[in-house]
Amino acid sequence: MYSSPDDVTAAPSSAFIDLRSDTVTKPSPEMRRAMFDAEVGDDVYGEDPTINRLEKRAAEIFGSEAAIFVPSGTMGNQIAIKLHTTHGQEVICEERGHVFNYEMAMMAHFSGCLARPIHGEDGILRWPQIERKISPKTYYYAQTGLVSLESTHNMAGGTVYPQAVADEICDGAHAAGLPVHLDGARIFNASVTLSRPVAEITRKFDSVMFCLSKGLGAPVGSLLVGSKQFITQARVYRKALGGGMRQAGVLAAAGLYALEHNVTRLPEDHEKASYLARELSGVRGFDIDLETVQTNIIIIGAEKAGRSPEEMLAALRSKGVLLTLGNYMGLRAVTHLDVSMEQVRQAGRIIRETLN
Ligand code: TLP
Repeated sequence: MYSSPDDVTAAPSSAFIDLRSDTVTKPSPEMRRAMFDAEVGDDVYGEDPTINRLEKRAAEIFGSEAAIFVPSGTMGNQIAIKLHTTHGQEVICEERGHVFNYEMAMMAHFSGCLARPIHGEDGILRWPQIERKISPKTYYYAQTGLVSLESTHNMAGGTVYPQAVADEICDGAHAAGLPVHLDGARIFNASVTLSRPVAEITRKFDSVMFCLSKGLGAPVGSLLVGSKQFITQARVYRKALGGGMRQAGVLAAAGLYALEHNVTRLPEDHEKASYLARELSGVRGFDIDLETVQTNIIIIGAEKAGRSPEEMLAALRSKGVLLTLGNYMGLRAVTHLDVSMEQVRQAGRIIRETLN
């Protein structure tokens, strides 16, 4: 039996300043303590009290009827797409969207749907663009089944849907008989930028997926939030995809801890990203739209940098700084709770010196 938090081993600090993603964070000693203390049961029987608590808490926070804990954001999004569509339909999304580019073509593989990607300025779609892409009700057109939005928009630089824009899309889609799903992997970051609670900014969406394992610092897990009926059906597909977990209360405890302790600190990550973006604008050949740096993600256009992104990543790695690939010919830097402002300053200096 553990008796003191000192017994809980923190992961060794990395030799790198790791700005590849906010997914790289490691659970803090306090989070590990909560995991250690978690009450567990078999969740496939619905008997894990900590999972049940997390699902209830998520539904409360989102002002929604129900929620389901899933192992990953990808699974949450793909279950939502499956439930909102039927085979042979189209899903309208932004062309840099995660559901389209980074989920292994699962909307085709699993749901039998074709993406109808649209370019949005800064990753943000507007209702008139979407309206134009809804298939006419003619028998030889694949019918539109769903609109899927992403906020914050990862590959557009962590941009946030303005409330009025999201509301107009939801109202328009609903009037056209279409559901709207939100890939809200980083919806708490969006909520900080909009200074509004997540329940308010997501109230018109039919389903929302959010991640515990990004800026909130938990090791695993996402939640899919929606109506009671929708979530009941989601349980079937979670099991079918191999996402039925057993004594996963140890993971849910980390999630509950993250929701309680790691939301209010997100503005710090935004400040770090804003500082770093300004620093990196001074790097030769870097193209950063400071307007898009609204949260914790910086997308760097590097077409004119004179070296390939891979070469630049390798050069930075050799100096102890990790970034990752952004869009085509670009890089991405993401701030999070495991990099301090001092490390961000240091990374800024190293990146400038190495690449200038
Ligand atoms: N994003 C990861 C990579 O997959 C790109 C990252 O490092 O940012 N929606 C959005 C908007 C995401 O950014 C991600 C992960 C997901 C969904 C999927 O979540 P996981 O990785 O839990 O399946």
